[in-house]
Amino acid sequence: RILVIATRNQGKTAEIRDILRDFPVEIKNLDDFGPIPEIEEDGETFDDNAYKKASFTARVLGFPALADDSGLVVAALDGRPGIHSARYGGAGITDRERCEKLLAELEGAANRKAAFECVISIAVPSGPALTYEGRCEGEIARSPDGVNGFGYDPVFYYPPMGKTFARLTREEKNRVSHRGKALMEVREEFDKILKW
Ligand code: ITT
Repeated sequence: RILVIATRNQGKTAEIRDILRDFPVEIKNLDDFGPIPEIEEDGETFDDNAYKKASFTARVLGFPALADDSGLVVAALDGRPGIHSARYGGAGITDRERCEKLLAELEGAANRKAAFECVISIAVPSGPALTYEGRCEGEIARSPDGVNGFGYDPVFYYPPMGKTFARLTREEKNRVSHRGKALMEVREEFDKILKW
């Protein structure tokens, strides 16, 4: 059985593969297929976008698809960048530059609270979808630290471990992250999902 992860983000793919690796499915992502139309992420919530990505991919490719829509919600920025996290600061800049932009916007801010949020949607070609959610609270660091992970990991400080996410191993991050928590629920229901 094939499960397509509806993403081209290698960081996400690696984390999802790790968590689902002992299940009897062959995991692919969009890079394993030829060109397919761009998915429009024009929803207003993580839920909307996760569902759009999963259902579109399942329909176009004809396999069950799992999509992750996630982002960083920063209290002092009224929840930004939120659903726009992937393109915060413009489409053409690097993850490192995005982190720098965030630090600049938060310069002098006393409230550094932030949370990563993740919604996972799993859809089959005939239509219906299941939804799972995860959240992880932390703080925006004063400067980037660490090289692991992707995206905002170098500036996301996780107090229970006293480190940024970019200083955790993939296994450590998966145990506590927004994505890890959502996928733990997926794991619990995987038998049901496989029978779909
Ligand atoms: P796909 O839509 O193709 O899956 P994407 O990167 O565009 O890839 P999203 O629209 O869900 O995905 O945007 C999520 C962004 O939020 C991601 O690009 C990162 O900048 C950030 N993000 C999400 N989870 C993260 C994590 O675990 N660590 C660091 N940054 C994360």
